[in-house]
Formats: sequence, structure tokens, C-alpha cells
Amino acid sequence: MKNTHLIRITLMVAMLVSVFGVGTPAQAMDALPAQIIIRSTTFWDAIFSGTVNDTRYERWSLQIDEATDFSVTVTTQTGDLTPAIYLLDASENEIAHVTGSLSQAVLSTNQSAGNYFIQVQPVSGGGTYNMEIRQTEPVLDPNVTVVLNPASVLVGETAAATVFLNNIPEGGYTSAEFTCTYDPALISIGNIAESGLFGSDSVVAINGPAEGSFILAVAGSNGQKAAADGAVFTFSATALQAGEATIICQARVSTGGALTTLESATITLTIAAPDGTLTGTVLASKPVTVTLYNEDTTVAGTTTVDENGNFSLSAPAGSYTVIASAPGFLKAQGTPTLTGGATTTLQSVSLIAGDIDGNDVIDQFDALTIGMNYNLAEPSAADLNNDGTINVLDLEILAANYRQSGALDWQ
Ligand SMILES: [Ca+2]
Ligand SMILES: [Ca+2]
Repeated sequence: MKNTHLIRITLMVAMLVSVFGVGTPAQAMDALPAQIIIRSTTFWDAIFSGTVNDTRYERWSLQIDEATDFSVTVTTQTGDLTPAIYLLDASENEIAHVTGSLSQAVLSTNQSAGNYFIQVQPVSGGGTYNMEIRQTEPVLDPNVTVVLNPASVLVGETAAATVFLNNIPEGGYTSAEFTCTYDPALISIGNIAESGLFGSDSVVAINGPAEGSFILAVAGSNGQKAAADGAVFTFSATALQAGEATIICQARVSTGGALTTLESATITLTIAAPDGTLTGTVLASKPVTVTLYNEDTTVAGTTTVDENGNFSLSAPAGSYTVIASAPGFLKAQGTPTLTGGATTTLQSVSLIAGDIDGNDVIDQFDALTIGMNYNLAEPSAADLNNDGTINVLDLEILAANYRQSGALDWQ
């Protein structure tokens, strides 16, 4: 029970109210007005006793703290009473009513938090009655759901799908049929296998998969049924290309001989393309950094080459700018296109030494830096042969490449 005190004690004083009061149900408008006796209720799942006849109706106060499904059952105990039940709001306006038959009336409803009245009055006759107020669990419609694990994959990967039947009604299903559709350009379906919900040794028929559709039908053998919620069958979905692959499963269920169509289940497998890989070799006497830039100039990845000058970078498929740089060297720059799941290899490139100030040209200003730092170790960009001393050997290298400019074209 959600709450045992949803109906609270109100005034126990029996009040006399004219039947001609505001909002009184029309059925009460008899020639001789009946008196309405105000009663108070206490708890859910309790039984209250009362007496009504053509001159006496009873009105039970009811306070609900949160939205609640509940039923009110009035059963005649003595006399020839055929009861009616009226549900009234706090202003005594009718919300619903039921007319009983013979000696019983049952009103089932769902109401939000608030103050209400339950009025018991005769359809005919009169006598004593018992009134029972019970909270009821909302009746949920049977439905089918599909769960994907994982819900997103890379091209070439496979997700496991499980199809469930939920809120199976009492009595169970004798058989069920599932028609599932999908985009065959995005995914392929396989490994369709029944999960045993319809009992041991159930009978299965599978049609397809073909052209974006397959059908699984299952029936419990020898009187077995699907009595409890659970997985009906599983299948695999293998991603063929990037995109959003929607799978729709329509279920029809049988309690024996007739099919009921349930609301279809839709689930989407998100398929991403795998990264592409860029490899290459960059030679220089200094440590080389390779940086990959997106088209918007943000950095997509960066790495340093190994002792052989080799590097590898991965990024989503697309077009990039790649730059290899080393202190004191002209840069190399290329515009590779990466393909998902594939490797793009750039031509081997040797960086050209001498651009000590990094302005993409080897000139007298670079030589100036050697002169200013002669016989020193720093700045390391000026130590072009990387021997720890800035001197004429570095100037010799600079001179060999004098007037060259970058960045070098790197393809
Ligand atoms: Ca320069
Ligand atoms: Ca040197």
C-alpha cells in the first residue's frame, strides 16, 4: 500500500444537509427530499457500515494525499437495497457514479490529491450495507520492448537485442508473433533465438531475415503458456555503415485462437564510423612533433615521432591539416583525408634545418641568433646539429639551406 492514512478522520458529527444543496446529484431530486447524512472514513482497505433508504442517503468524506487508483464496493447486508455510488468533488459536484445491480455496486476510479465525497444512496429499496474502500494497482497494458546491448557500436561491431513481453495479463499467452523491421543498409540481423518464456520445448517458427524484415512466432507446447513477463527471444544486429538504425518490432499475442496487436516497440542502434589512422615518417636531428588540425583549426591530435621518425595518429574520418615541426627546422605541412577503419600513410619527409626563429624562412636573422649565442647550448633551436654547442657547424647547416622557405609540402 502506498499510504495507510490517505483517508483521514474528519468530523464525526453527523450533519443534516438538504438534498437541494449545491451540486447534489440529480438522482437525489425525488419528490420527497432525502436527508444526507455526513459520515467520515478512516483508512484504505477498511469496511464501513451504513444504512440508506429513500429518505436517508449517506455521504462519506474522503481525503486523498496523492493520485490514487481505488475502488469502492457497497454490498447490501440487510433489506432490499440496490445501491448506487456517487463520487463528488469538494464542491459536491458529481465526478462519477455507478448504479448497482441487485445488492452490490462497485465504483473504480483514479483521482488526484484532494477532498472528495462518496455518497451511497438507493437505486431502489433500502437497508444496511457494508462499504469497502481499497487502493488498486493500476492495470498496465501489455506491451513489447526491445533492449539493445550496447546501444551504440562502430561499423562492423554487433549489438545483442532482447525482445520482452511486459504486463502479461493473468492467464498468460498461448502464443505470440513478432514482426521486426529494420534498415538492411545499416544493419544485418542474425542469431534469432527463442528464450523459453513459453515454457520448455516451445515451438518456434522463424521467417527471414530478408529485405529488412523477419518474423518470429512462438507457441507453448502441450498447454504451456507465457505466464510471467520476460524475454521472448534474442537476435544480433551487426552494424554495416554509420547511421541511426531503427528497429521496430510489432507483436501480436494470443490467449488461445485469437490475436491481439500490441503497441509496437521501437529502438535505435547508433552506429559510428571507426576512426581513421594517419601514419608517416618525419626525419630531423631534433625531436619532431606531429599535430593534426581539424578544418576549424582546432587540434584533433598530436604526437611525437619515434627514434626512427615514425608516427601514428587516429581521428574520425574527415579532412585535416597535419604539421610536423622541430625546433630550428622548417615545418612540413599536408592536408590528408582520413577514412574510417583505414590507414592513410604520408610520404616520408626530411625537415630542413636553419629556421631558428620559426618564421618559415631561413635567412640572416636565423644566423644572427647563432652569433648572439655562440658557444652556448641554448636556445636549442639554434643548435641545429644537436651536438650541445651553438657554433660554426650549425652555421654551416644553415648556410646549406640558406634562403629556403616553408612550410614544406607534405603529401
Ligand atoms: Ca627564420
Ligand atoms: Ca651544434
